Amino acid sequence: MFGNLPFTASAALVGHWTFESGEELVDRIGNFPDLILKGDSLVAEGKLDVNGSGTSATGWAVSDSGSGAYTGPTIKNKTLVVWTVLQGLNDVAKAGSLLTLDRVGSDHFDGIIFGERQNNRWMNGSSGFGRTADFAPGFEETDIGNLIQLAITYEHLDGGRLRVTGYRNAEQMGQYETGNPSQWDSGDAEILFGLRHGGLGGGPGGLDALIEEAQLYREALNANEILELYAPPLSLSAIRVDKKIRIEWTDATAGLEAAETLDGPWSPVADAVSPFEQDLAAAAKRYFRLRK
Ligand SMILES: [Ca+2]
Ligand SMILES: [Ca+2]
Repeated sequence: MFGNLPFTASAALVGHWTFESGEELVDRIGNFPDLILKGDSLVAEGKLDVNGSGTSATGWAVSDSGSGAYTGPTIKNKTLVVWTVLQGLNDVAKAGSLLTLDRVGSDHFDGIIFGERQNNRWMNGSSGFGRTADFAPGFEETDIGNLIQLAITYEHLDGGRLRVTGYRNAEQMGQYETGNPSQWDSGDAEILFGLRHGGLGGGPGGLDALIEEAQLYREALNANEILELYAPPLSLSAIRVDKKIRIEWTDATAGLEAAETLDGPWSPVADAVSPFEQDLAAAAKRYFRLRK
């Protein structure tokens, strides 16, 4: 459902899970081994359903470090992005993770953690809280059942500092600088959904959520790039084909409009669907735009 990566940062995408039919447990980039479903977790209708009770997970997923290793490049700067529907607040499950990057050989992680230090709020969880501070103002969830996007970016700075920025629905929740910048190397990185950290044998934290999609970048995306992931911009292309102009666009919910001058008046082009073609002879000069 979020298939279109709109910008050049897609080259920095090192892990991508959609949970869609045919790729339910697969990292589309091919860097991580397939996920293993643990406990009562399951994949249905393109979503990973994780469950928990209190601070324990009852259903979670982990990349299978028993069958393979992370084969991508070293991850220093990074961004974690998840689209999710919360199914329970802190009174159901807490201190678990939407997406955690951990080492295989040791407990060494960053993750998008829910309700561990502050009720119903998001934080960057990290080993020993070494890269953790509470986001200010942060965001307190009060509702369940809505599709939301969470993202945390990690940017290495001079002097051994790390800048951590959190976003919910592309709005900044907070930003801070901390010490203890870290990295995850080829052969020693794994992914967890539901658990705060751990491995094949389990770990702490629980979360009750449907995870629609998750992405891991080896760049600290900026606010505009996070916004483009949250609300992809409209794109339109126009090329000449023989004596026609062909206009193509990707968002089927957007409507094509035309005008004789840039100032309008603009009117919808009836029944126009992409790709749309028009004879060049039909208008000496005509302008087109997409609107939604
Ligand atoms: Ca659930
Ligand atoms: Ca999905």
